[in-house]
Amino acid sequence: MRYQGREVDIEGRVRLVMESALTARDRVGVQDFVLLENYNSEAAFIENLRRRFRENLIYTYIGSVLVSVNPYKELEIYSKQQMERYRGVSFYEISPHIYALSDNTYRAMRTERKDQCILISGESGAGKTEASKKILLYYAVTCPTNDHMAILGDRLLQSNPVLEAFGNAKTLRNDNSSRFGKYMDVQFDFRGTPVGGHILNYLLEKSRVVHQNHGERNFHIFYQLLDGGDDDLLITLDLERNPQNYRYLVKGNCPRVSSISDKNNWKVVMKALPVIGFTEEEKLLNIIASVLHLGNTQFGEGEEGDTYITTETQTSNLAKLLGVDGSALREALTHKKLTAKGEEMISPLNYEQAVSARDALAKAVYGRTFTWLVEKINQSLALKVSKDSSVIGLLDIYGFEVLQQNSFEQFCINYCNEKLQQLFIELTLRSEQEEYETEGIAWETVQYFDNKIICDLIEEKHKGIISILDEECLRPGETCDVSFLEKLEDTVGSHPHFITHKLANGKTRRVVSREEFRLLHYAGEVNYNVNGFLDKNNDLLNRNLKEVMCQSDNQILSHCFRREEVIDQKRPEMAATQFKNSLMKLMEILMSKEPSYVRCIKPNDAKQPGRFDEVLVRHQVKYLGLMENLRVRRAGFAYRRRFEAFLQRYKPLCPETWPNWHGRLVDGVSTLVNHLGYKAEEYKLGRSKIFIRFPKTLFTTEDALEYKIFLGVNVCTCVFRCVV
Ligand code: AOV
Ligand code: MG
Repeated sequence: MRYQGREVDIEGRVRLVMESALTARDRVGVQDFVLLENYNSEAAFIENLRRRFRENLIYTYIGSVLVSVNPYKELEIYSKQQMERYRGVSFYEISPHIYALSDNTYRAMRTERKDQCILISGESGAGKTEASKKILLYYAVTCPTNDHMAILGDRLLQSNPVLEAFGNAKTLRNDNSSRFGKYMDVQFDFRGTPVGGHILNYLLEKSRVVHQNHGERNFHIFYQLLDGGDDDLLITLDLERNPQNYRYLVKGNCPRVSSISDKNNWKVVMKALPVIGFTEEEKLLNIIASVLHLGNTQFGEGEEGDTYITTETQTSNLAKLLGVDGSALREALTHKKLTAKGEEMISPLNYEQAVSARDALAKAVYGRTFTWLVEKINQSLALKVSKDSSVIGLLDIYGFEVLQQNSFEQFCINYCNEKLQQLFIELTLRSEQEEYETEGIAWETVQYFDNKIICDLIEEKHKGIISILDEECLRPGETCDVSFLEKLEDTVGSHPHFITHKLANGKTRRVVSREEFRLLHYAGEVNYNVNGFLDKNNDLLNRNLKEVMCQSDNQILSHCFRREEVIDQKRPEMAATQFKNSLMKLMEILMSKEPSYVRCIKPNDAKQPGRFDEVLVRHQVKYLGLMENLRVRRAGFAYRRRFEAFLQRYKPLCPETWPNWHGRLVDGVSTLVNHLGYKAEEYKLGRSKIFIRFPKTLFTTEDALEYKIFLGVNVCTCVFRCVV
């Protein structure tokens, strides 16, 4: 008889089949970490990831969690044929894939009629946004649709390039880094057809509009316009093609990015805008151009400490683009309106104040236009009011970030990641425990690091860092970033996750400078420089600038700057508190849905294919809590499967269950495992699932199945438990 081209006798064949199964496992690792022999070993975990990465197998499960390693190259695994392979197929039957997770979530939504959400996490550049795009594409291509709904599918997909153009930028970590958080609901009707959608956006990193670190860029849209806009358009907007001519674009000294074609992306965005029902293109372009002109607005200092604009012609064009009165704009950029004892007074700004008023205006114009854009997309996706619909939510938020200099933005981003980690811990533990209870199997406690303590340090009322920051912003008198730091030291100085340069014995710590505080996050230690914290949290725009803007005849801007805001003297919530509250709401949304998880890992910092930096990966495995996740999942049992799925797969191995079992499912499984010689300590039968304690038991059964298939299922049974 021949096996893989070799002439062998029956014993030899048994050995070869088993050897080939074993070598394959050796080479490509296990596709579910719960099947690792040594599940407590971090080294074994990483080795398994490495083997699979080497074979371009970037996806691996931990039970129902999908771990994904960024390949940094295009893999041929996302075609329509691949989508078809995963459609309607049980989660574990074929190799792990983002499509398997998407399909499983979709089916769970349909069969259980429960809203779902997919939480994608991982550090900056780990592949979250790419994963979310693949999920969306999977639904757009595979879900049933009709002509009307095809338009919606298009809108869902086309909203991406637009939002990325305005909300993403090149950073040192990622050439296409999301600088805002995004939660998107896709709504399906009772037939499973996508019928609507809604996006929630979180805290855009507005400071990037006016400043970029070395090697980084401003938001993509500016470069796209300059590179892709035709000559006539640039003349109308009074723009030159070279980004180096714009002060808001030169700070990072990085006008071009080799992996990005601004020209092509411009075309993509311009094509996408009408698809998402956009008709105000001209007004939007005026706004983008006006931000660049604002950046080039320069000031001179008068003899009395007052300020005047030195770039007059530019300011006239700027006023035209903003649709506002030129002299009112000039005055508002150089003066401040104050109300004292009921009387209005105008006082000149000094040079620094004028520069920061200008920058505040640029940030406000850009930030509010971004929010308006999201509203516009939401109008075009329009959620349907229907009792019979369900949603799948997709969360793609900026990843945990540690830069050389970390500021207010990193503080918010990392806080957000803490919250997500907390949710992950709560939900995975809870669901695991619940499953054991439903199945009537005893739960074994697992030790894990609960990051609630860090979340509390940041967000607790009155005592948390955000509250202290707010108080410092509101406190009358001379407050500054340093006084905020002092207040932090007084209030949370003894917290185990908070450190400043001061040591308890009065000496100084070297690793933290006098302007910094360090937080010991679940994902690692981060030093935050307090410079700019108060200003960014205040996020104030002078009242007279608001007055000018709300009179704009550009309807986007008059929508963004409302008259009521000028009349209403009540102070709006500070930036960090607003962010905190929106995160609380997000957590509620997520808690009300059935979650699935994608945990993304970045294999190297060089953004290169084929490089697996073990130290970097180990760090992420640690802070993503993957080992703990695995331990929870393995608490007692390596593997579980519903009775019908288990029976369906392994029934050829037992003459009594093959070809069909007609009795109760639990009896069928019992007959099957008895026949296979499972010992009592190897497994447990729950109410609807079989739980198998050791991976080896499952491997033996899998190998037996493979051999059986090789022999042909009609061949009589043989001894299965002899090999491995
Ligand atoms: P992120 O969303 O996790 O970072 P991205 O999804 O933007 O990271 O991925 C970064 C880059 O890695 C992409 O631009 C691709 O070049 C590459 N990449 C990621 N996933 C894949 C994949 N499955 N196949 C091929 N290339 C991939 V951030 O937004 O910065 O947190 O805040
Ligand atoms: Mg992203």
